[in-house]
Amino acid sequence: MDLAERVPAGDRLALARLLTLLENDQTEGHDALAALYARTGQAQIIGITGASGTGKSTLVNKLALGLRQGEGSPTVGIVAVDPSSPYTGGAILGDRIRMRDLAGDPGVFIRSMASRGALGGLAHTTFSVVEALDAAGFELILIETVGAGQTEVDIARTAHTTIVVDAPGLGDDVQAIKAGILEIADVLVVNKADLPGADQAMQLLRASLQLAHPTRAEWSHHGPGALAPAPAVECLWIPPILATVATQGQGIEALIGALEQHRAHLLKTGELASRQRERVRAELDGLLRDQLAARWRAAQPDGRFEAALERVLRREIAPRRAAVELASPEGA
Ligand SMILES: Nc1nc2c(ncn2[C@@H]2O[C@H](COP(=O)(O)OP(=O)(O)O)[C@@H](O)[C@H]2O)c(=O)[nH]1
Ligand SMILES: [Mg+2]
Repeated sequence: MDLAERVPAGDRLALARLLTLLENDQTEGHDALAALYARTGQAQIIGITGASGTGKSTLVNKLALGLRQGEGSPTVGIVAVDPSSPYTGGAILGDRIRMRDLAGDPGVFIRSMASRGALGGLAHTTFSVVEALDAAGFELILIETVGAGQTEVDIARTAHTTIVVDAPGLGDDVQAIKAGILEIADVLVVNKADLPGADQAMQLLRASLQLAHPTRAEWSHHGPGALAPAPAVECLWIPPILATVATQGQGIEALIGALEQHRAHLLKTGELASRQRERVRAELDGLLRDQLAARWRAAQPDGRFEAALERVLRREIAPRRAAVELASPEGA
């Protein structure tokens, strides 16, 4: 039996093998995923991002444990992406704790990804890994990324719901990073609420949120019935700010509640479909670009690109014009 049959049948070894093939950008993996593609699109995808050390791994672990409790609980796939330090400090510690708590639950599958393995580009490889887990039947997929760069923001953007995690006691440099990722937050969490400074962190987030979403903040403030013609208030989502102590499992139930509410909001407003559409559009667009570039490169006579490069370096031609010339058929 091949991978495309074994993976949906619940064969975990086959799934692990498929993920490795995808991480290594192997044709066999892409072929298997292509055969499985019709099975995807079922999972609820949740991104968890934030600075290193805020407690994301611990939170994801507790979230998975919480989600797995009770009747009819969803199966959970976890993808941990930590390009900065896959083998050091918090990442590996968090992963170890996770392994211990969740080990033995057949309804949970954990995959840690190292960026060095992601030959096809980290964001793209992560999409593929998530699609494979989706095809394997995991109903809820948690993606942990370190919110440090564009790649992580791109990954978070593909989730249906994005949780941005903050914690007290982080430096000013971290503060600057946060401004960018605040815009993608559907749910904000101040973890380590047991530490001093948690209240200030909550206040700071509330203030930043007001800057990032003036309209939303305004509405949360004045509510419906204000002077301006009311936008459909039920269509607005105001990211809640929740406090958690992940190490003790505090605030996890409220977080799960917020995720359910956001899910309901996405369904009600049709935003779920539009987010999915945007995700597929971005994926298709990126793949098309790769295909066209590869085809173009294969069709070039040796040295054409280098010759153009030399001319640009000699200032004989501007880069944009050189690119236009290179993209047009030779001699045109
Ligand atoms: N005091 C406190 N420590 C926490 C909490 N959550 C996580 N930690 C600790 O913070 C460190 C980093 O956690 P980790 O989950 O690896 O963070 P990540 O880098 O964001 O994934 C670990 O030592 C955790 O035990 C919390 O709620 N309170
Ligand atoms: Mg981590």
